[in-house]
Order: sequence, then C-alpha cells, then structure tokens
Amino acid sequence: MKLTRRILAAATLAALATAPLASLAQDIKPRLIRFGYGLNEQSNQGRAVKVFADAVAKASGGKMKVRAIGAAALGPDTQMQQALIGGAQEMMVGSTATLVGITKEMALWDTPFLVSSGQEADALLDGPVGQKVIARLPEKGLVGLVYWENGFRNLTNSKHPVAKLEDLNGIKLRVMQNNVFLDSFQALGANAIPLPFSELFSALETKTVDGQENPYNTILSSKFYEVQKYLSVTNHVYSPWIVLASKKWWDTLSKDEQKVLVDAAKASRDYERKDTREEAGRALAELKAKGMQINELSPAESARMRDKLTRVNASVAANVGMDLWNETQAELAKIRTRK
Ligand code: TK8
Repeated sequence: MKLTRRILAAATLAALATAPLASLAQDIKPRLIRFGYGLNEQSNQGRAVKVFADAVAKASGGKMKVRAIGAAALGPDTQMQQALIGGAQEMMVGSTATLVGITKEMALWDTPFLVSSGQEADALLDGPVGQKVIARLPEKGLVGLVYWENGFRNLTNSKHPVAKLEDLNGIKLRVMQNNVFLDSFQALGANAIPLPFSELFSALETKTVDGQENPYNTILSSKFYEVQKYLSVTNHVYSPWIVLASKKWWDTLSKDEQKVLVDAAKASRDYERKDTREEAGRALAELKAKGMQINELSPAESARMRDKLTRVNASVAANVGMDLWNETQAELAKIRTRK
C-alpha cells in the first residue's frame, strides 16, 4: 500500500515536472513555417497571407508560427517551388502558371477566356476539376491547399494605347514563364518575353520591356502605373494563385496540425477573394487618378483578339489531356446552367 502510494506520488511529481517543461519548450520553439510570396506586403496577396498567418497562430494556440516573407525575398515563384519540393521552405503562394513546368495540368488555368466571372472561376476551381488538378501535385513533392484569386488580366504598356490587334506589333511584352502565355502573345503579334515577376518592375523602368499584363490589383500594388502609361481593358484570362506546402514537410505534421493549415487556408481564400474583388472594383479609378490612360476595346476588336487567342486552346487541350479538357467544358456548362 505504502509502496503504491509512493510510486503514485513519484509519478505525479514526474508528471508535474515534465508537463510545464514540455509546454515551455513549445512556447519557446513554435513550429516555424516560412511562407513566401511575390507581391508586396501592401497587396491583396500580402493581406491574405497575414490573414492566413493570424488564423494559424490562433487555431494552434501559438504553437505554429507563420513567418510571411513577401516581395519575392525568397526568390521568384519557380525558385520557391523547388525549395518546397526539396524541403528547404515550408509554404508559398504563387501563380498556377509558373507551376506548369512541374504539373502540366495546371496549364488548364491559362486557357484564354476560360471563365467569364469570378464566381464561375470559384465554382470551377473549388469543384471536381480544380481538385483533380490539385491532386496531381503530391507526386511532384507539393501539396496544394486552396486557390486564391489573382484575377482577370489586362494589358499595360509605355508606348501607345492598344485599341486593335495591330497595335501590339513590335511591343516587347513581358509574359509569365509559361508556354501558353508565350504562344498567346506571340499569336497576337507581340514580341513576348518571359520574365519572373520579381524582375518586372525594373524591366519596365529600364524599357527592357514595353509592357506586361496583370490584374488591376497588381498594377496598382506593384506601382506599375509609375512606369506604364497605357492600360487596355482586355480581361484575356483569369489567373488563379495557389497556396502550396512542401510535401516532405507536410508528411512530418500531425493530423491536427494539417487540419489547422487546411482550415486557415480556406479562411484566407474566402477573405482573399472578397478583398481582391472589392479592390479590383475601385482600382481602375485609382489607376486613372494616378495618370494612366485607359481604353476599352471595341466589340469588333475584342472579337478579333479573342479569335486569335483561342487558337492556343488546341495546344492547351493536348497538354492537359483531352479527358481533362472535355471534363472542364462539361463542368463549365453545368456551372452556367446552375446560375
Ligand atoms: C507573383 C506572380 C504574379 C503573376 C505574374 O509572384 O507573374 O505576373 O501575375 O501574381 O505570381
């Protein structure tokens, strides 16, 4: 009896001694998550990364800590993807377009005029097709959590207004490092030059390139209006961003930790899409106020551009596979009748 009591007392003492130590150790050393992204802190991307970081801190009681590293300080998208695959970096958000070299199915999202509204994009990306594409990532060493909105892309340049197809002739246009974008703008007659986003501002400033294309939000947050005079409303493609984790690292997490990240990613996605759409709604007026000259395309010129651009569809379909292409078209038809 006495012995049992003594053992019990010893056990309690041991528990008392180790419990505070264990929690202390966790307090001192939370799980650190290096989360890289390409835009500035004061951008829709930067704001949403902060929402993600706060949600992770809250849900984990401070045991998981997201260190947000923006402005491509960890390198451009492609470099961060490799760091994730190698396990040298935990997380990032970037364009699906720069992932095509790793997962060819991502090229689906580069199809010009694939969707006609943000709501259609949400339904497609969050639905079975978007999830099927995400499911191709783990075999490449990546885990895809959610898609965020980058948005509909529009054309800017420093030479002259682009009101018709021929105005693009000879324009040195920066495109993302992706063959669909390269082919698309070559088809339009521009001199397309692939460059990482992190080099874009200075390339525009030094006139290494004359123009670029990105959503209004980015033209504003990256201050492209300082080096670009003309903006043509083309809405030629909807770009998603994707939140990625290193699979090597992900597999070391507990189920609870993975759930914290998945939930926080979903919360950040919902915030990000709303925030981005609100900002896009007022960005055009702000860009005008900053001195940009903005022009719409006539319906006839829009149609000509669309006709040229959709010629890349066949190569996108071949790239991603005919089955996925057909499934996407069927899913879009379904989404459109649902509304
Ligand atoms: C930011 C990029 C950017 C994209 C581009 O890292 O490269 O033009 O639109 O958002 O991913």
